[in-house]
Amino acid sequence: MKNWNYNTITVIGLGYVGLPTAVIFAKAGLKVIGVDVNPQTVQSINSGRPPINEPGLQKLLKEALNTKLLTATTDYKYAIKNADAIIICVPTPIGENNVPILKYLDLALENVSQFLTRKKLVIIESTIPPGCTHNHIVPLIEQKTGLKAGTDFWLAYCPERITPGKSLKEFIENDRIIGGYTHESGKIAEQLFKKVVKGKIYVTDIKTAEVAKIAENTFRDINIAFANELALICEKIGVDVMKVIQLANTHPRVNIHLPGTGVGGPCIPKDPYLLIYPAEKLGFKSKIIRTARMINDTMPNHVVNLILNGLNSVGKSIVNSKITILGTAYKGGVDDSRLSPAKEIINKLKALNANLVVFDPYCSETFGARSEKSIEEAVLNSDCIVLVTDHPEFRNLDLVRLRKLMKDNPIIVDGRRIIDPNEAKRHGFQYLGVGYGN
Ligand code: SAJ
Repeated sequence: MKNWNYNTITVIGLGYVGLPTAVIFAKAGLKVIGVDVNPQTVQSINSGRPPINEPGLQKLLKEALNTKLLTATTDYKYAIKNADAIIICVPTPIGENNVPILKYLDLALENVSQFLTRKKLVIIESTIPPGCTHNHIVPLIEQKTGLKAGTDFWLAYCPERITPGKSLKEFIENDRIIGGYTHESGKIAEQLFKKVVKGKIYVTDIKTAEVAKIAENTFRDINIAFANELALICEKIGVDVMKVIQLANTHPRVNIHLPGTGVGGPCIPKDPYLLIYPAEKLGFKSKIIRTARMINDTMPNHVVNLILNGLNSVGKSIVNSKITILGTAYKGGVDDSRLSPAKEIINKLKALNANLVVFDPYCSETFGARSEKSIEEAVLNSDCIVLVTDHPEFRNLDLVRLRKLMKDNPIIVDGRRIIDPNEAKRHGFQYLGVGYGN
């Protein structure tokens, strides 16, 4: 097979996956045209201000702009006509009753098809349901262009495997799966990604790649659900789930994830539904995957119950108490609040007429609650601190100082199990935690 010569690649969708993709290929010396439908995003990127917070991203973006290897545009015609390869990284969320929403993907495909010509490589990096390439993407492109996938243009699925907060490092270092619509398509896509990926690249067929990607995230969701159910069992029988997990994971083939306040983010809560959707349309009924989603979705309510139990244990009522919520981001170290468990926790507490205040050093989202600029102001005269997000800053709170700021009989509800229970009790706190059976 000939060596495919890439000069210019176009990346469509400059968000949490697309922008790291664009700057990493620019760093490798390729000319990159970034396309986004949002003019503010384009303008911000061209001014060297990444619209997302990701360690190292601003530096790489500035380098790419200084070398003139990266430009952002809303002009699809320019972007597709000048590209040897096109990488689509648009969101694929789920909607009502967890049905996949492909409208952003369709918009990108329609725009690409308008200008696609022969001998280009089209790559989908967005997470898609099994069968989507054959049943949806290929018919759409072939119908609009008259071109034949795999013959007139190459088509591959290269799902991302990056976690926000470590996206740039992981994009380069992690192993990667590539699914080729044809064997040749897969090998050509492999040539492109070999320019930037140091990890091993596994080339397979596209349907296998579609399932493998969402199997990864669905596994994580089920594993987390097991950790959460194990936590509820430990609370009932008076054992600390964190000690159980730590010990169980010393087994060479056991890797139990961590319990928490629930599962948020743009991927893990929705990818399980992408996985089961096509099969359930054919009569299959998921058990473990749906049950795991249900377990994880009950955790925010469990945290609210822990808060009520804590207040009750010191004779306080929710309506006359100040509750400090630490963290609104969906996970530690990120400013992203998409599908964050904090939203349901805050809504439930607001419905109970609690006096709420939130503090999150990364994330500006407050879900309608009052916020404070510092943890001290957020904790002042508070009855109960709730650890909702496992930000690094919350792992070594100054409990002596916080105790002095709070009202008598202060409570800590540790939704992420990042505070030492004995340390908290030693400093005069009532300590409750997910999976902490005392
Ligand atoms: N969580 C737990 N317990 C755990 C691990 C996570 O409760 O042991 C919670 C987190 O707090 C969070 C949610 O689950 O609310 C998901 O967090 P995550 O770290 O498992 O995964 P994400 O959402 O960061 O997934 C990202 C996705 N990539 C992007 O958003 C660009 C996903 O497609 C990747 O596969 C995943 O990282 C990854 O780890 O590879």
